[in-house]
Amino acid sequence: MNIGITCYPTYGGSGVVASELGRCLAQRGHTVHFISSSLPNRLMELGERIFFHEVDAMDYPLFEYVPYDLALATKMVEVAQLKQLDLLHVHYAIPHSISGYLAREMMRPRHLPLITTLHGTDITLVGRDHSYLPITQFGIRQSDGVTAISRFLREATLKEFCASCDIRVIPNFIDPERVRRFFSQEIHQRFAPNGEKVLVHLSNFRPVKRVHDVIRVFNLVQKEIPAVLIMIGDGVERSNAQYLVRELGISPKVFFVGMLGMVESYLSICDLMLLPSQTESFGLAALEAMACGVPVVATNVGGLPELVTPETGELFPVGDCEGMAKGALIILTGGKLEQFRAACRERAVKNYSSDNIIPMYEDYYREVIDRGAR
Ligand code: GMT
Repeated sequence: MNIGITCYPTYGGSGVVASELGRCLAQRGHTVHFISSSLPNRLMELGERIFFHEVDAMDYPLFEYVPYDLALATKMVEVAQLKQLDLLHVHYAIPHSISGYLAREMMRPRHLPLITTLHGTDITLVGRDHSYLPITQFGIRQSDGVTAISRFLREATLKEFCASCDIRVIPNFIDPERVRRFFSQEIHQRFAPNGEKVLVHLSNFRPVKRVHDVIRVFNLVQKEIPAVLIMIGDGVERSNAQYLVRELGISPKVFFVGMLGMVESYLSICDLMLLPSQTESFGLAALEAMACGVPVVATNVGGLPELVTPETGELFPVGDCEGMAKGALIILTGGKLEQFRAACRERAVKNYSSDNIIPMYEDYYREVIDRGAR
């Protein structure tokens, strides 16, 4: 198949999933055309059968905001015609499903099937805002196929956006060959020279991730056992988090390493992931940690209960920092860390391997293409 993929190229789960999907599809013989404002972060290199088409959105003094959505729709049509795309697969409803819809309409009478994958905040946060709700609803209804990354997200979408919509659940995934534990003594030594337990948080540091809670939980943990915390990622909450770290006097134990292209080498030296999100439709960061044999302490929200089981970690109410700290200490010092590690890897590979999930996308693509125009 010739597949067009659009996603946010910045640091965020939807861009990671879209990039990995494109990479895996190309490995399986499909040709993938990324259409985006810049090369997605995690794509790094293009490789065989993967192409990138940059959206140029011209600015003009009259515009208060550059109409990127329109430039994107235009580029989608250009690529679809030039490369004979079989379908467009857009990630994150806002505004990509609308640009995809415009592209499809511009292509008529040829039908260019449009699939939208919902990732989370496009439904649970941004899409619910009255300024975007009707257009998000429209984008979902107009798509030829819609997928959601967890059962939770499917239910939330049916409840609040479109009760009669047909939404397929296709969960986040990892390539088990690439996302696996390869312990580097050198990296471990850099952060935990005295054998401290290594806790980790990985996110885009947006308010929804409750980065403050990560610091508070870690502060309680480090009072009980020798421990360090690695903070991977970047975003608006980073400076507030760094301020709190200084206030608590734990700066020497907390490392902000910024955005990383390859997270596996860091996750592989860690003992526990903290993910105290306000809402989390799936929790790709937790899955990546699990694939590297790292158990998870998180909040019992959204799709996290579908991913994190009692064998692979523990879930707590949002804001329950004491509970999360206690849970973390039990996992780290209860003598079962190796058991947790093995269960994490096993669950990640058995349930969320790209070998199982990519065919679900392929089947869905064929189904939507065969269905034709509605
Ligand atoms: O808002 C974000 O956290 C970013 C967002 C994205 O679309 O980049 O992440 C969402 O998509 C990920 C990949 O499908 C999911 O694993 C995350 O759980 C989800 N984030 C939230 O629901 C908060």
